[in-house]
Amino acid sequence: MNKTTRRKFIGYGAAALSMPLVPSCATEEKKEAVRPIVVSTWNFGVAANSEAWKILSTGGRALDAVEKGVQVPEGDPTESSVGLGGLPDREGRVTLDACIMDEHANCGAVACLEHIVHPISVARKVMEETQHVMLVGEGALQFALEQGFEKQNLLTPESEAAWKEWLKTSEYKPVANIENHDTIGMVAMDAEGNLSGACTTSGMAYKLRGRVGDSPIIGAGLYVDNEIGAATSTGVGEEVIKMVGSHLVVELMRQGRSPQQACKEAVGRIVKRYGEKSKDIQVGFLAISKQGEYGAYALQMGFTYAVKSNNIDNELLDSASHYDL
Ligand code: SD4
Repeated sequence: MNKTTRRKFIGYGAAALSMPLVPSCATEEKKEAVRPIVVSTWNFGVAANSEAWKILSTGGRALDAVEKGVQVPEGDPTESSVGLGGLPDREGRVTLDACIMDEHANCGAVACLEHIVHPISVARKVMEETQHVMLVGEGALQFALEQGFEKQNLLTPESEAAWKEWLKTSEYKPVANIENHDTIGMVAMDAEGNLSGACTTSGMAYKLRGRVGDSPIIGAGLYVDNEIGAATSTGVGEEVIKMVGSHLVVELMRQGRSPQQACKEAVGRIVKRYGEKSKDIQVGFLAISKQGEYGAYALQMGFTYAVKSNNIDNELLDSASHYDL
């Protein structure tokens, strides 16, 4: 697919989501923003960007903006792919993955964390309060509780009902964009020109107990290099881990690619590896450069991302994609 479409939002409610698409210019148009800028994955990126913008527009730090931004879908029980209300693993447990990275390459992550609504904030505590990068499972929960986070049940009646329905067939077969299982990845540049990113998810629905995807893995689900740019990913995490996807996107930008070219080239590696079989996989990348350019690319169509900057209203864009069906 070589068409990029643009959805412009005045408000961010359900009505806005049903607004007609406004076709934009050519695919490879230069997408440049005046900083500060924040971009994030999927439709819920619009509300997340709004929250991040409160910090960015008042001179705040990109790190604070991305943490607060991604907390929006984390805390929303109606989002079944992030935080509270996330679809569980096949044993009915909601297990969360998240990571955060700042302009100094400081980073923190949690994986397979249960019972905590805001794993991104636990990841930040790992970054700031420990000498480690990643805590997992019981250890991550223990750390979170010691840090004052509250334990709560994350399995909503809706997600429990969906899981019980799934148990009838117990078939693990994620369908691109239809499994309703999307991660929020957010990368931002603040008024000072510093970059940060955050990525948080409940992972693939009905995964094996203990499965961890790309989202909490620095270099896979998220990467920030304050000299070059920042990238994040969504989709089938196993494929992103195999290519260290977000790091690859940043390194391609270092070699001179625009954010969209870099994302496209990373997606191209999956196509090269799997050929026709890549039709069954969804992976999307989203990136910004130090110059304020932004761009995305996905294997399948249907990947959306939101952009807000000093010169761009909060917009939801359809990513360009390799396949157009
Ligand atoms: C994972 N990348 O756990 C996440 C899931 C996701 O769209 O982003 N789905 O593999």
